[in-house]
Amino acid sequence: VCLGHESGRPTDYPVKAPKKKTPHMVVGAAVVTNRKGEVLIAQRREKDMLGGLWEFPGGKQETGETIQQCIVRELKEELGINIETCGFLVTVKHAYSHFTMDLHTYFAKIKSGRPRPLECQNFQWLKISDLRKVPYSKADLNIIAELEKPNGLK
Ligand code: 9L3
Ligand code: MG
Repeated sequence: VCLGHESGRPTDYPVKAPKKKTPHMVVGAAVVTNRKGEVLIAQRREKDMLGGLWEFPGGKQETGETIQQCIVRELKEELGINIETCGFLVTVKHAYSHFTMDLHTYFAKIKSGRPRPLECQNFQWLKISDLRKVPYSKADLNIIAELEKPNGLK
């Protein structure tokens, strides 16, 4: 015989891994344009996530700031330029392996300063038709696709 209690015993099915909530990140990026109709792209530092790839500069939104304030702050930190944001371009939703991201992208213009690679390893101005000549992080390819649409560059 096998003794034991029937009531109150644990369930017999194998446990599933607990559902982890994927972290979500809200990021702002700028398509800075100049008078020649070129746009500013920055190369991520080798040691950072997605190191060596090119992107539209920007970064994580911090508590207490709007996305446009976030973009202004990030471009000051990364490239030493004072910008003003103009029209909204696109929000790219992207899933990385360990988190999801909303990448809110605005057009912007330089108010003062010239770009310097302060928190990026390099930067360059490119015509929209030349943007695909360098490698990007995946999310940013969606921004390029928006810019390539007729009347994409405002
Ligand atoms: N990210 C992707 N494309 C962009 C920007 C500005 C950022 N154009 C991604 C890369 C990082 C995350 O967003 O995983 C946060 O950006 P950062 O704070 O490392 O610049
Ligand atoms: Mg950044």
